[in-house]
Amino acid sequence: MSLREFYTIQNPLAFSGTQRPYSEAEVVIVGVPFDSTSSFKPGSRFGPRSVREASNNIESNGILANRSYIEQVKIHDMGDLSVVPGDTLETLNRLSKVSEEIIQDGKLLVAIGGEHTITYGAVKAMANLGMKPCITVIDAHFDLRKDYLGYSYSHASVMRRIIESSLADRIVYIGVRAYEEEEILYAEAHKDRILYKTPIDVEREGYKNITVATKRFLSQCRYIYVSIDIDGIDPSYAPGTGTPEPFGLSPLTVVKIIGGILDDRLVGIDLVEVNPLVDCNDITSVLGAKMLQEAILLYKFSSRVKKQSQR
Ligand SMILES: [Mn+2]
Repeated sequence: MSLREFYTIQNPLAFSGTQRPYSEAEVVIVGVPFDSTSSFKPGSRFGPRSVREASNNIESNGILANRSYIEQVKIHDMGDLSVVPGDTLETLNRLSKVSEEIIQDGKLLVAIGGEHTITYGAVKAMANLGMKPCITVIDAHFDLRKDYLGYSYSHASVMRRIIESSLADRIVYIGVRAYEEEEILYAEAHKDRILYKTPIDVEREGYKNITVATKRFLSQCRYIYVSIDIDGIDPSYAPGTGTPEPFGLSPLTVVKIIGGILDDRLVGIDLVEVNPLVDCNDITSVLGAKMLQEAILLYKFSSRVKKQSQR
């Protein structure tokens, strides 16, 4: 290595600064800067950039996966999806194609949004590959509306589309607390496929029991996808988001639950709805970056998680 290479950072915005070639990588990051259906404050299109920057300016050690470090994981940050502002279906189609290749190559897919609609594209890739997943969602919202103001592929209806298109078998929501009656009725009518826990449930039952209930509900699933909507966490910890809702989860509770449910069935993770335009001192981006790092470290080092190649 020449001094020219040694004294320069080739890609200062690569996630966690640990860029490895795609062929070697066990984890692949893709940014999805799309926020065209945001119903309140737009700006999550700037999430990928902001989360990456934050990831480069925090310590790289794990919290639950303690004494492990993100640079021990072979990560390739492939940059951002070429999204089409205003064209949700084409954007989702592109994400689905890109995700298919990543998953097919046996790598953990990590998508950074962008709005929650992007989950549809990643999950569709799994369904297309015959790997229909079950999804654990951290979210303040169900996103189970039939449509939002007449539009079907809104971030407020993404989980309804996923279920109705039969892209996922089961969904567990943790942190839901903001809904329309229509959504609760839908969730209740589909109890065989939807389990939900509000922050009150989490407080009452404790994170360990929530973890046990989640694992039990997903015990028959072959593949798992985890979607972290940052607004599942209380806005006092995560103000930088487009549709904040009070009375949310604490970051530590979320990390402990994620740590409890991850196992060798994990195929993909996303982090969505981080909006740096309405953030405060980047605390939401920092939290999002740290949660992704923690999930990646748990995936790599947890004894319950075998290597992808053994799947
Ligand atoms: Mn949400």
